[in-house]
Formats: sequence, C-alpha cells, structure tokens
Amino acid sequence: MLTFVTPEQALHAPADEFFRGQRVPCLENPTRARFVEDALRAHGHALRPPTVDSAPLLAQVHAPRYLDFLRGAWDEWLALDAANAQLQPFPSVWPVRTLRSDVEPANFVARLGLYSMDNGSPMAAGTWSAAKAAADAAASAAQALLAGERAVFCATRPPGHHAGPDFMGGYCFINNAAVAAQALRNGGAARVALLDVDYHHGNGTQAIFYERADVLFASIHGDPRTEYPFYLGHADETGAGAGQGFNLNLPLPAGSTAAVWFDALEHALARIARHGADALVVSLGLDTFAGDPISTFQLQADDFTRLGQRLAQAGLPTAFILEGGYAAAELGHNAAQVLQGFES
Ligand code: OKP
Ligand code: ZN
Repeated sequence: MLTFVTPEQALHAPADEFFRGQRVPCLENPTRARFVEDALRAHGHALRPPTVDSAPLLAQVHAPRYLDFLRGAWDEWLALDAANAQLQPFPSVWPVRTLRSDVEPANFVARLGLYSMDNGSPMAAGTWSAAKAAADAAASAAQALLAGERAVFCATRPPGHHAGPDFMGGYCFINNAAVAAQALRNGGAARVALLDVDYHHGNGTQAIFYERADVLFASIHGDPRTEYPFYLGHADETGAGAGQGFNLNLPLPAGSTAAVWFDALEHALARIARHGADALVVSLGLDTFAGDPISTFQLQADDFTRLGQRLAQAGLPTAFILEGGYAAAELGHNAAQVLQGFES
C-alpha cells in the first residue's frame, strides 16, 4: 500500500508528560513511527514523503489564531528565557465556564491554556514541523485517492483526532484526519465518511464536522464516563444544525472484547454505507490492542487483519491515518496486519 512517512516526526520528541502528578517519559514518541516504518518496509510497502502542502487545508479546519500560536509557540517559549530550550511548556490555567476565550491574553502560558484542552500535549522544538508534515501526508493521501489510488496509509505522528478547531489535546496538534477529509471534499468527493477506531473518542474531529452533513463522523471508543477525553463521545451526540444525524458515537465499556468491538464496527459501517460516501478516512488508532499500556479493549494482532479485511469490503477509496497505539514494539506489526488484511 502506498504509505506516507515524514522524517520530521523525529523532531517532535518532548521528554516527559504528566501522569498522576508525576513526570513520566512521553508515551507518544518517535520510536512509535520507527516501529511502524520498519514493519511496513519489511512487508514491502512503498514508503514516500508527502507531496502536498497542507497550508490552505489547515485554514479550512483550524482557526487562524490557533495556527498562528502553534507555529510560533516554541520561539515564544524560548523568548521568555533562553534556558527554556531544556524545559517543556505546560499550560496551568484554562478559560473554563464563565471565563472569556474571545480575548487573547498576551501572556504565553495563558495563551497555551486557551489553546489546550489538557496538559497532556507536550511540545518540543520540532512540534510544528512534525505536525505540519503529518498534515501534508494526510493531504497527499487524499490527493492520491482522488487520482485513483485504492488505499493509502499515513504512518505519521503526532496524531490528530483530539485537536479541535482551535485547541490541542491528547498528544494532538493538527487534525490530520480532518485535513484528509477536507482535501477529499475540495477535490470533488461529494460525501466523505470518517471512521475513528482509536480507543479514545476523536473529540476534535467530531467538533470540526459537527454541523456538517457532507462529512459523516462515526467513532468506536471507550465510554467517556471512564475514558479520556471524558467530556465528549456520548451516544446522544448526533450532530447539530445541517449536521444533525451525521455524527455517530458508539461508546463501549472499558474492557470490551473483540466480539463486542466488531459488532460496533458493523453498526458504524452500516451507517457509512447509508451515507453514500465517495471516500473513507480511517483514524487508525491501534490502542484497542490488548497489550496497550493506557487502554483496556481486548483486540489481538489477528483482529487487526480482520479489521483491514472488513474495511476493504466497504469498497471505498480509503485513507488510513495513524492515531494512537502505545505498545510501541507491537505497533508496527499491528499496523502491517491492517494493511495486509485490506489487501488480501
Ligand atoms: C491520544 B490518542 C497519561 C495521559 C494520557 C490521554 C490519552 C491520549 C490518547 N499520562 N493522555 O487518542 O491515542
Ligand atoms: Zn487513543
């Protein structure tokens, strides 16, 4: 399968994140992409750099002031103190209910909070370069589908599905899946389906398309009552305005088995078939794997082959965008299983 990879991913390498009050090594790290690249190369897939500049697309799915902040954030952080090069910026204050988000504060950390949903999206010197390259890959994947390619995989990081119109969150900065869906729309696909199979609800993607009928969002994920992102992803979120009926959330209890998960997949694919989509974008999180360190679903490596096979049966031009998956050593194999199942 044609696969886009980005060397810039290695430049997004923050050291630590917070976990229960402690600093721990970042789970979302460059080794993840390396394991995937190595496995795909071993399986004979063609690894290519992106060919499309996603800049015009970014402006269609994200707010200009958020993109401006993200692009300049590391330089601003350094401008506060040259010693910050060895440190990591984290937000410490957020404009929750009753506070204003329309006025941008001048203070850097206050703006970091304004544009973050959590303190779980650590930044580093190369965050913008890596996130932009991943978005370029998503745009390139869409272009390849529009040119007649059957399926494309983006073996990219950082992931994107928690990033909303004007905020980062959950290791995500730019919503790559949204970029791919928008690029498909711009290129002539009248209807696009976006299927999110990451363990965590794709709150950012849902938010971006919530009032649109042209891009259907369907997601299978851990119930937000107990799982991140906690504040979105419930079954009663069905879309709004023109998008009413074009959002499908299938939350499953923590610990769900593969059998339960594949029943939900049938439900999602039935809705996608009814949408009459011209193309499918898959937010491919592999953290549904039983061995994932932060997730509780019970899928095994063979289940990823079955997922690939089932998605191929949907019969749509398909762009796979890598999202989560934190059992890094198994991530390459699990990704390769999806591609192998799809092409079998
Ligand atoms: C991103 B993706 C643990 C923080 C966990 C939330 C999970 C983000 C998952 N220290 N952060 O959907 O795989
Ligand atoms: Zn996830």
